[in-house]
Amino acid sequence: MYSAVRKLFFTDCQCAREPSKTYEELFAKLDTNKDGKVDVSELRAGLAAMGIQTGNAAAQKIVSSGDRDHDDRLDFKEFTKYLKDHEKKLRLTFKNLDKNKDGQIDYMEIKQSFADLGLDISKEDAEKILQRLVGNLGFSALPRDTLTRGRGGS
Ligand SMILES: [Ca+2]
Ligand SMILES: [Ca+2]
Repeated sequence: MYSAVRKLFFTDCQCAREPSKTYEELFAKLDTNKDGKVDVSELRAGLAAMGIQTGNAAAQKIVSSGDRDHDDRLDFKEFTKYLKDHEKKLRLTFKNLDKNKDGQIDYMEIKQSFADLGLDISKEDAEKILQRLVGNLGFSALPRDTLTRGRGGS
C-alpha cells in the first residue's frame, strides 16, 4: 500500500530499479479495465486504494494536465510524461519542506505538500510517509544538511 505511494511519489534511483518499470506497474494497476488508458475514475480509485483521497476536480486536473491528445484519458506515454514532470516538482517540494529550517519535517508539511498537488491524504498516511522518509536518510530528496542541522553544532 504505502510502497505504492512511495513508488508513485518518491521514485528515486536509490532503488536500483528502472523507473519505467515502476511506471508500467503503476499504470497497469490504475488501468483497471485494461483499455490502455487511465481515466479520471480509474485514477481516483487507484489513488484511493493507496490511501490518497482525491476529489473529482483534483483527479480531473491531473488527467487534464497530462492529457496531450485531448481524449480525457492518459495513455502510458502521457502518464509517464506526467509522472516525470511531477516528480521534479515533488523533489523541489520536499527539498523545501523544512520551511522553518529547524532540521525537522513534520507530517503536516507532508500533508501540505500533497494538498498543494490537489491530493488529500490523512494524518495517518502523512505520518507513515514521513516515517519512511526519515527512516531512510539516504533518500536524496531529503537534504542531509537540513536533516542534521542543529544537531552537529557545539
Ligand atoms: Ca482504463
Ligand atoms: Ca490522452
